[in-house]
Amino acid sequence: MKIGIVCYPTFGGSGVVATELGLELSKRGHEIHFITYNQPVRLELLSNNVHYHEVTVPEYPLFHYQPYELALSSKLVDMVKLHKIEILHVHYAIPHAYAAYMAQKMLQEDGIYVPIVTTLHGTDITLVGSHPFYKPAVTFSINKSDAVTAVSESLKEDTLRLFDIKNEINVVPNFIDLVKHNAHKLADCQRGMMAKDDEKIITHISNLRPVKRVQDVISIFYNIQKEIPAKLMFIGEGPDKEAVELRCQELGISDKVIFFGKSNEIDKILCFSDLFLLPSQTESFGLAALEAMASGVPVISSNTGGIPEVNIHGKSGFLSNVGDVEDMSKNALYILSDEDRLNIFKLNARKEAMKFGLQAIVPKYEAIYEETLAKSL
Ligand code: GMT
Repeated sequence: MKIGIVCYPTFGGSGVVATELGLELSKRGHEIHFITYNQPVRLELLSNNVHYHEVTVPEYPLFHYQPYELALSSKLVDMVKLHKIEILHVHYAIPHAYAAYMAQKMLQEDGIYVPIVTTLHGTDITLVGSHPFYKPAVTFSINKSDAVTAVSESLKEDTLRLFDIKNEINVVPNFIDLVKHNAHKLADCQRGMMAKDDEKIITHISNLRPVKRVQDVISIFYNIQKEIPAKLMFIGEGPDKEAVELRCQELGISDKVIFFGKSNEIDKILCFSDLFLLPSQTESFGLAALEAMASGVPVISSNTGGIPEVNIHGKSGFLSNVGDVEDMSKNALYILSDEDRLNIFKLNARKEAMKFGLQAIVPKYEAIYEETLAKSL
């Protein structure tokens, strides 16, 4: 199949999922065209069946806001015609599903029908999409998509609760490359570079936005390091970073916290981690938790959104109410304070992650493409 993938090219989970999906589909013989405003961060190698087409928005002084959706729609029309793209898979409803629908309508004028598969990722529904400013357009684009998927049962329920949806929503969970996330563990995991032998390594990865509750990460780590020697690896960039750095100074733990910034090599960092913290306010799935689990790292998380579908309480980690840092700290110490127990949780984390292996999940998308194409003929 010739598949056009529209996504955000940044470090956000939706862009990561879209990129990993495109790469895996290309290995399965499909021709993939990424269409977005920058080369996706996890898309390192282009090949004869992985292409990237940049959407550019020319600046014009009249525009207060540059019309990205318009440029994207036009680019989609051009690319579908030029490369004979058969199906468009758009990740994150805003504005991708809307722009794709406009492209579909324009192409119909030329007798071409390109079906659209829309994947809902989370904040496009829960935080941003349901805002009255966007809601009519988001509802419209979901209902006009030829197929709709959501990354968890929880996100499907949220979508049906928040919007007037006439379309069926298929749940296709996020997936993970289980081989990649074990490689460093087995081969060149350089734990000694990060911590002393007796120190436990705690990790957090996110875009440091308010929804991630990064101050809770610091509070939990503060409680952990009072009881056992520990280091915190903080990966990601975002608006709350400065406040986090300041709080570490105030608490006198700056020497125990390592800030990595954005990283494309999280599997290398996760290989030496003992525990992952994800105390988010809301999380449609929690891809970062799955990445940790695939590397054999247990997860202390909040019990919100789709996280309970990934992190299994008492097995791969523990879940607590949002904001309950005392419970999260207690659970973290329970796991970390006994080496045998820690090892059981590590094994269980990897075992739970195996339910989301890419070999099992990617064919679900292929089946949806085939069904959608067949219906549109
Ligand atoms: O908010 C983020 O962390 C990024 C966001 C995105 O738009 O990329 O992530 C969402 O999609 C991920 C991939 O499907 C999910 O794993 C995240 O849970 C989801 N984030 C939220 O729901 C807050």
